[in-house]
Amino acid sequence: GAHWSYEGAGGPAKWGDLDAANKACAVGLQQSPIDIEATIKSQLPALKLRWARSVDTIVNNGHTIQLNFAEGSTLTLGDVKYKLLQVHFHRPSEHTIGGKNFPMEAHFVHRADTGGLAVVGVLMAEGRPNATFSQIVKTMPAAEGPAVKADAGINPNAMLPQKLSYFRYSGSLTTPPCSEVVEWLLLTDPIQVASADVAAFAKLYPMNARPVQKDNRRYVLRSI
Ligand code: BO1
Ligand code: ZN
Repeated sequence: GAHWSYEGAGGPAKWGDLDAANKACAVGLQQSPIDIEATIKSQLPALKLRWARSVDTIVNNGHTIQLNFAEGSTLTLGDVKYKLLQVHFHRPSEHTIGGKNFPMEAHFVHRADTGGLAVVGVLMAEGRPNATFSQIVKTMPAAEGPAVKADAGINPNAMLPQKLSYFRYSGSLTTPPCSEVVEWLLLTDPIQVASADVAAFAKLYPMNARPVQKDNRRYVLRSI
């Protein structure tokens, strides 16, 4: 059978048929991404991010560029502690705000001991260069292949906006198997990256975003 992709025979409309394990992609009622429109202002816990100042490895996995973290980076949300596993990129953004997408979106994937995931999404707008993203683009493997040691200067903390306000909703992995195990924490403020860096990423991955999914009356909370 075809492998999953972003267009053609293995595209998003077919993901649910490609493998029995991907059922949720077709029939799930809490799928991601979604368009963020009406939100509910709520007293949400602060995002306590304790991330290392460097990453371990970088890989072009055929779907995106991904950076893997060594043990020790965490997110604490209320009384739940998650470990930071990896960050990767989508172009254009997967989440949309009022129907509009951003040039790119970064996903910082965390996992709790219970198996639940918390993904911190960072919207990326074109503007002033971001030194970390520039370094990633400069050193990313051009072809699909194994993970290699990442440049020591790649500091993930520098890919965060000043304010950690966020939208929160319950959703899924945005790629097969589309498992509905993700607490989505999408930062309200975008970061800026150089348009030349977006263009360099787009040479490898011009389009690797799943279309927005039905919200099926899910609530999106917005931190106060
Ligand atoms: S995303 O952030 O919704 N685009 C996303 C999509 C797929 C995964 C993670 C995040 N895949 C999962 C794998 C797990 C793995 C985990 C962390 O990524 O299904 O096996 O442990 O790398
Ligand atoms: Zn992602």
